[in-house]
Amino acid sequence: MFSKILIANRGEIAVRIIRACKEMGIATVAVFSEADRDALHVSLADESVCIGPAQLKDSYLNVAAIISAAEVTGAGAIHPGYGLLSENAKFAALCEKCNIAFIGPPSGVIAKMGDKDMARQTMQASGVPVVPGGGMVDDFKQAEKEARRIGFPLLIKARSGGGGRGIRLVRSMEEFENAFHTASAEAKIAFGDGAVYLEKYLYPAKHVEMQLLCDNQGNAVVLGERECSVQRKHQKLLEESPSPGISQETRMKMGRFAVQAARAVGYVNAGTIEFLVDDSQNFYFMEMNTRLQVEHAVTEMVTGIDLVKWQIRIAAGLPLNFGQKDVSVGGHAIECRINAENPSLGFRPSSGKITLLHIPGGPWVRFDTALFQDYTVPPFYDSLIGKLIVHAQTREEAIRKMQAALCELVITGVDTNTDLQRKILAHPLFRSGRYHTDFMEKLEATKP
Ligand code: MV4
Repeated sequence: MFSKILIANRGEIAVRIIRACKEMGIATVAVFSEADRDALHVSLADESVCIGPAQLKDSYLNVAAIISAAEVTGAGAIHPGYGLLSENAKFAALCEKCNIAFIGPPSGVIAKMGDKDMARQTMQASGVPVVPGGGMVDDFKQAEKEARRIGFPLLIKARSGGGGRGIRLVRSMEEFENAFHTASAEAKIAFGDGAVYLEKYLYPAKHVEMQLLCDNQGNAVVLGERECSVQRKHQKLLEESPSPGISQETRMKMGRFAVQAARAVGYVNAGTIEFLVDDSQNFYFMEMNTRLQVEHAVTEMVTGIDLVKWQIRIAAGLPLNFGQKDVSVGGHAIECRINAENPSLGFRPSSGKITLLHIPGGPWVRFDTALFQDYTVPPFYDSLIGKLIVHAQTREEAIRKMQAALCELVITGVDTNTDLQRKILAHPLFRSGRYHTDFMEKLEATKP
């Protein structure tokens, strides 16, 4: 087992990882930007290293500074958290080269799944159903032909995109030429790769993802699914497990395909396979996320399995000490993402000093955050400031518990989306569990 781990992240996820290390008796190194000197992850870690100015590219994405921080402090492993460098195959490869364990899959697997078109092809070849669509389209003539074959509406997706970045919906051939060129140009700017592919737009459908844990001895388990259809501009807002929209049969089938997919690519560590599920319970592979996800806590609550601790054990070469038959998904968990933003001002990010903080409590209520009284939320980073997670025996009970917890939560000094979360929970379509990926558009159209 590692004796010291460097956490290459900030905010609530850095705190979450430090807690797991502490419980495992592993020393921790925090890295921080000049804007994060007073951040909670810095105070909680055993050691800390300033890695540069506030801007992400100068600090949390500064590969050289992070690797040298690990070398100077003698950290044997780096946990990248989510976002930032977590799916950067070059960074993972550099860790491997420097003899620092990257807590995540091998760099080759990250690269393979990071190419969303290659991921599709790999899955298709191993028998996993994929969204109807086509391969890479290099020029407009070829793209037009593909578009005619697939039909409208369709989505143009960036090869190097993922998580909804670089996606464009096209409803007709009239819109297509313009959309194709702008999508490609935007992808070139955003990812340094203008390559795009086409997919049939599946609607109505639900976004359901399967959580996997795979060790380096060929053992793989699936830890149930998460329903993630409540998204705004491809940013998830609320997640729940189990999904209220899939049958037990579908769940089992998707789980088996997820394990099959992971084995096909030689996957190791925690990973997630995203599927679209239609109203006839047909499901299709969308993409694989080769990292810990923001919403991992939902799975932890229904399975009782600590995903971060298992990520660390797997990276240290330990085998899973339980099998699929030992995994049971119990009760229902919901997560509400608390963002520092103002929904009535076009979701404008909000920063400033936290003047009052009251965190809800009670049984099976969890709040993952890096906030504390008098902390100043800096303006440079992601707007996620907390994750409120509840667990109960039934979905109805979990919804009521979440409503009570949201009522109790007090954060003053920055604007937050807590009222929006309460609107989601109160909406009849959400309550029915029969919502699709367009839920937020429908909610925003229902003016009170
Ligand atoms: C889709 C889709 C429908 N058809 N692809 C969004 C995140 C990224 N992982 C893929 N996403 C989607 N891909 C096909 N072929 C629907 C989504 C999607 C979505 C789309 C519009 C508005 C909200 C959404 C929420 C979840 C998934």
